[in-house]
Amino acid sequence: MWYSTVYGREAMRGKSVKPHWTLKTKLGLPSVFLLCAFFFLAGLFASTFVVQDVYGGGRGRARLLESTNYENEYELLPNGETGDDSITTIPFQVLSWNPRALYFPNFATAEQCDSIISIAEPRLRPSTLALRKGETVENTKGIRTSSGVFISASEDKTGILDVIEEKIARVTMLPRMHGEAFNVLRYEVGQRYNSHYDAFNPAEYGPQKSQRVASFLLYLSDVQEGGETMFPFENGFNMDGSYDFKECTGLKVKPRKGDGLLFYSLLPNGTIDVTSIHGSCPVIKGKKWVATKWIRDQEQDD
Ligand SMILES: O=C(O)CCC(=O)C(=O)O
Repeated sequence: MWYSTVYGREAMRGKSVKPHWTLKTKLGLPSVFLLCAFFFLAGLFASTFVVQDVYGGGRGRARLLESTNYENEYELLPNGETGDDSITTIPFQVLSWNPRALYFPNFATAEQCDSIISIAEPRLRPSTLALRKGETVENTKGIRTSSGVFISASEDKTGILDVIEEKIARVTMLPRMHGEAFNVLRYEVGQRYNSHYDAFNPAEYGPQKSQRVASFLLYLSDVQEGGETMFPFENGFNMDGSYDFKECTGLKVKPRKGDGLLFYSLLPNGTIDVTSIHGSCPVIKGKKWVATKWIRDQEQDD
């Protein structure tokens, strides 16, 4: 098979000729078939690169949710008896140093969130408060108006809470045994949680057997409007004594389904971080679902 043009000689003689394409050899049926097959396979091969590129981001996202192993990219060190023989990458954003707050995009999948909601929903009860000296259920009405339920990882037969709990332990480096059961909360329109501390000040709550060190919130739903987790004293703001605990102000974190928020209630010296005060702004539109894990300085029984 050979292609050529026949205008070379005429052009050299100064004649103006139109290029005229011809085949030196006639193409037989098998040659045409082979040619088509070649172009088909070449196209198919090229398209796999395009498809890989298009889905690259999506696959990366899914892999990150599974704690990606990067042993080909980073040099591994020998691990200790209780360590890992692979490198885990879980992306996060530092939201604030006062309080120490981190945000974990895509910490859980949408399916994991839906499964947790379906376990919690039939068991919801009005949320309760730990009462300070002098407080009663009556005089604290309206402070926390969500519904909730405590669910331990061992109760969840799907194993999803187990996976989430393990992942929380890895990002906090606080052992799983120090975590309370998950408190799964639902906020409907108008429901809120006024600003409060997760740590218990013994001067207000009496002597404590253990203290809450950190809180991890896994947002199980998006919220159309409102429902942000707020830190009104972030970086020392609003701390002149005039702050109204209902007021939704300061650093506001908008819930996004599957994302996680971690903040520390204690400073490195073990005292309560005053800037860790936080609350839930009222939901304005939609519904808010969140699973909270409080992590303590002592092992927990549940
Ligand atoms: O729902 C939120 O965003 C905050 C929840 C909270 O403050 C808590 O459970 O202690």
